[in-house]
Amino acid sequence: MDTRAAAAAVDHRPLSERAALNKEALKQSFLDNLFHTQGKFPALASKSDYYLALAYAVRERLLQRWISTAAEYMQKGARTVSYLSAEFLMGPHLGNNLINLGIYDEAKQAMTELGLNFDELLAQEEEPGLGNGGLGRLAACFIDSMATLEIPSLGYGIRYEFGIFHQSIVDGWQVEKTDKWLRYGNPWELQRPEWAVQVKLGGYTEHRSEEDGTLTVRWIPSRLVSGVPYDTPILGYRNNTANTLRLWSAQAPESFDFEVFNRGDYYGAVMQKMSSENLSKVLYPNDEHEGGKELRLEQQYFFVSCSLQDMIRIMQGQRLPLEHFHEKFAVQLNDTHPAIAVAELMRLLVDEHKMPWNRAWQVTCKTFAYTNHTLMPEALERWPLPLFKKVLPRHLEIIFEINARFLDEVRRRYPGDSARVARLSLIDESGPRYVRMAHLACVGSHAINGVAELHTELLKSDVLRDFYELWPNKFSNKTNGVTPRRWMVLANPRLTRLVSDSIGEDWIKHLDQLQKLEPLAESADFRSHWREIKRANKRALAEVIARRCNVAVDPDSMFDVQVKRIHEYKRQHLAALHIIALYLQLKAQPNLELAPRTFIFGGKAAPGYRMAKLMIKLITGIGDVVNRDPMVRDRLKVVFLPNFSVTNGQRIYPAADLSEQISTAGKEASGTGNMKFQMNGALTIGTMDGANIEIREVVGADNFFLFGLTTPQVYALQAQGYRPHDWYEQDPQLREVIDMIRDGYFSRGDASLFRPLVDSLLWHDPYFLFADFRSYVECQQRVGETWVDTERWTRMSILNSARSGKFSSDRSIRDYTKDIWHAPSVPVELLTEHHVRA
Ligand code: NBX
Repeated sequence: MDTRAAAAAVDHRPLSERAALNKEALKQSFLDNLFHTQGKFPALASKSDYYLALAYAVRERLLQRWISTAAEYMQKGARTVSYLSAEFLMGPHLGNNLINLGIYDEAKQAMTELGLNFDELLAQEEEPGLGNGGLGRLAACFIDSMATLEIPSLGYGIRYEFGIFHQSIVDGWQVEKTDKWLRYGNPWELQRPEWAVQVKLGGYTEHRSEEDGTLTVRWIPSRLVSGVPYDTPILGYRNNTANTLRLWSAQAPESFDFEVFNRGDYYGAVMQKMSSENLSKVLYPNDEHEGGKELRLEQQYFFVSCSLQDMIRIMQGQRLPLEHFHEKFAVQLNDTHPAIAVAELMRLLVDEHKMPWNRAWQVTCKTFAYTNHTLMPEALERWPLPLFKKVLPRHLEIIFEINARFLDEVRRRYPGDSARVARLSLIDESGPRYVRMAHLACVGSHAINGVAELHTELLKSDVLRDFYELWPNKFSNKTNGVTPRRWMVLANPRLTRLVSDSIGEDWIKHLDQLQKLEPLAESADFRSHWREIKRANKRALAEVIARRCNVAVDPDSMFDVQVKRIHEYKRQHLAALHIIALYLQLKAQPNLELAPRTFIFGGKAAPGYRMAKLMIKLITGIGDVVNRDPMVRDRLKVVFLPNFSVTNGQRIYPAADLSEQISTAGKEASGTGNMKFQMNGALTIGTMDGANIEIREVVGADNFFLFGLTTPQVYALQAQGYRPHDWYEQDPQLREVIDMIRDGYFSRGDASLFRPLVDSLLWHDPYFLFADFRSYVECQQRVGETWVDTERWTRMSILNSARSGKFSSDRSIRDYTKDIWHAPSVPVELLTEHHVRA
């Protein structure tokens, strides 16, 4: 680009004119921002400068919508959904915002005409990886759908300075690096220091009887932290709505009179201030439980307290009395991470705003609803009582009070049933005492939901059975969904074009419309287009694999993909056993007819989860052997694609032929990757677990590869005494596979490396791999036979996509709105700058 020409083009019209949604206006603001925001000219500008200039150009267009939305909500006094989540796994914003504004193609054209590579520019954005996996990504899909459905909403969470670690693979092992996502600045957020709030921590309480006979409690904290909100606009799809994601950052409080707390110890006081900023420093990388980490509890309380104080500020700004809190806000708890909100709202209402306990309790219960995301008993959050008391002394008293009143009710309902009282208590007293966060969430919420039909049934019959017996009407199912805007329109532009050319564009907002594709599955011409698109997506992924893994994979081979967090219950090692079985078959019969397959794995292991890290090493070890073996003649390839993320997911889902959803039945709450694969035309091989069951229900049994034990069968096998070693002895193929791992075939002769994994399987196998092995291998055989019938496979692929309408997060959000939130849509009228100033 020529600097002089660019400089001459700077424009001085008001923002409202400059923010028009067309190519020329976009070019103009891009150049303005390159000069005036980045302070660069083309000869000096880096790719990052160009990315930021475009991001700011887009932001100008967002702000107009954002202001209009805020004005509309304020004027209407709209009921608002507050989605409280410790994680929001947003993925890159630029492409998504362009899609939602409806100017993706215009932006691409504008950049191209300026001589820039648009895709390279998009790739500059460091994604905000503020989540571990499904739970955090669900929160991101949900706020997208709420904006698209024009539901007033606020996402509340933590602005972690370091998100989920960056994973690389070194010598086959996972290596973690910190994720410095804010390094080059974040153009999508606005700091709002004027709305900062103070959060207390630690210390003790004082109880006083006032002269008028009332009892007041004062909490004297040992520390204060200031919470500063950073707001990111969340656009709806081609409407005028821009809702807000408000993430809290911890800062040392300016006004903290530390003299009182640290007499004369200036250095100590400053150190304490600095340490308070640690609160929002880093996301805990564990996607199951985080055993008793004080800082984790502090993080949870920090963002919850900030968010509730913020809601109270909003109410006061609109002169609404706090008795109406539950009418203004519907607060959804994304798992138990924000469950302390129940006690915190009570504290704010009773201690700080002098509301009588009973009134406050009614308001609290009508405010909250709780979503559970796990069936793993060890993943249910509980905090050791001494630690809880140290961090939140006042909240412990409040929880005791809630518990006393609750257990009175239980005793009245079930006289003499002390075992039930102990099971329901908010305090686990079976050994060392713990606060049970799921119990707090259940007691303090008017609605409790699971995230897939099976999951909700298992909550009712098992995990939360006593609560279900007490309050059956609180329970309902809300099957998860994913946003088609990111996971189809943005991630799969080729498919989007074909679909829109065939059935129009309505499907993007009404995913059920994909049904209209069904008859096209019978058109040979359409099927051929469908295959070309998959083929192009696979070629693009093959290039990424070549670059990142240094392995050449054939885009005409079947792409068999398992991407998700690495976990024993998700059973990536079951897939590994199958690959070894295939490999052995090829070695035994070198001329075997076997359709070429590329096995693609991706996912992060919690840094402290040794078995999960060993599973990665096993997969990479198998790749090292198989990919190099000339006897395999390229019929099998195994790759582990490092650093699975939203960005990488966008390249992977559209390129998959087969989606691996192979968790032990009864363990995966829902899964959401399964839905992204289905939408993009992959067929599923899966167990009767989580949302797999509902996917199979909509696509039909003929279009789904089912294998494995059902949940009742797993329970029965467990009860009768499961002996995996017997299964090993009775299946020669399984024996051969396991022996090979044990003897060091995939660890360069080191027979000790995989010992912990092999022994765990042989003697415990808590996730029933051996019991499901035969069924899985036979099912994979059927997959292989189906694959070679190309036309049949394509038909099945089209039908999978055509029947994925149920799994739009728009449907999930409609369900929540109808049954739980009761928050009507509020369409937004766009204000011009002139209106805003007036
Ligand atoms: O939530 C996941 C479930 O495993 C999936 O089955 C489900 O589809 C998804 C959305 O409902 N759970 C999950 O991702 N959990 C976490 O990431 C997690 C993070 C931190 C933590 C506990 C769990 N302390």
